[in-house]
Amino acid sequence: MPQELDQLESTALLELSAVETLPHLEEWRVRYLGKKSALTSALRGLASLPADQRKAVGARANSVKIRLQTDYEAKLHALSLSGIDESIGGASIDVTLPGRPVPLGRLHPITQVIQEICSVFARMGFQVIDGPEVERDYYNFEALNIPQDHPARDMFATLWLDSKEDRAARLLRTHTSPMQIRIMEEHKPPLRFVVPGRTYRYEATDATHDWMFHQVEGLAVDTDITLRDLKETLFEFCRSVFGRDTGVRFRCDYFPFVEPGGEVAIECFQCKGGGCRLCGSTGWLEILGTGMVHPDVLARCGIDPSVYSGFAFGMGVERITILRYGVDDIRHFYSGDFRFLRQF
Ligand code: 2NL
Repeated sequence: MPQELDQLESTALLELSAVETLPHLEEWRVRYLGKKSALTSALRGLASLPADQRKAVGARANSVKIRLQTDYEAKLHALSLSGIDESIGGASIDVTLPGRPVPLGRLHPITQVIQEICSVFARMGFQVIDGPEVERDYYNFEALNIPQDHPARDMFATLWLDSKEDRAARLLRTHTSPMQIRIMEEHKPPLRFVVPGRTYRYEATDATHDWMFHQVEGLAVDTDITLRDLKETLFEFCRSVFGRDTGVRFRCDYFPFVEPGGEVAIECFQCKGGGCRLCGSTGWLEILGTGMVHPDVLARCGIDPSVYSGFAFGMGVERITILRYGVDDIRHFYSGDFRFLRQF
């Protein structure tokens, strides 16, 4: 019996030294240390041995078991470690590998331009505030001197949320002016505010029109505000954004909510006034609409037009971005095409 145990031990250890994988090692464990192994049945059979043999055989069987178990554990440890080495691709980590680039996010071009416009006005003392995109007929039209059936409503093709016959009808604001009305209702002069935000028009889209676009609208109301303040403020804005030596121009224009109304243009930075495709051969690029706030608009908001006056302006952010960067189609801005967006 002890010779059989010696034989068992040497066979088992020989086989163990040949084991190279974890599954093989498990097979080996079942065979030599498992419940049905020769060793386990030898230990179980001790009771039936004659008393004089029992002690010696028992001691030998135990020492074999301990030896096999110890060597098994050492092998298990060694194979597990080499498995990890293999899975990380070799014996060591290559510290010369370049790091993986972490892609950096960025602001949408329209957001960048809105921030730049607002910061120029903030430097001149304007507060920046936003307002609701769903508006009432009153704030979008009535309060701005555009009553129902007024032909000026045709200037603003509207996305209605309720029947437009209803005087309390809701709509998607066609400009950011309604927020200026809310400001004048709630605050008394002196007022200096700019309102950036989304605006909506019920229009077919093409390279220069989209049904959603952004405006930045401004308003200054105080005693003694004159057309001179309007011109100098907006000329300074144009020179801040487009360069100190940019030529600027004011011309009269019509908007129902201002009197007089006007338009500010800059000298075309592509052809310097000579005439090109960008400026439609005029040499000038229109940047914004403006005017002195109509006295009726002030009065409707509870501001006495015999004491106070004000100027207001509005500009299309997509238009300015298109001009500045030479973008060929307004629809690029909201196409979600990263090849376009990553250029900004
Ligand atoms: C344009 C023209 C303009 C205003 C917006 C305004 C607001 C109030 C009262 C008077 Cl509450 N005016 N805003 C005035 C003139 C022109 O925008 O073409 N924007 C893209």
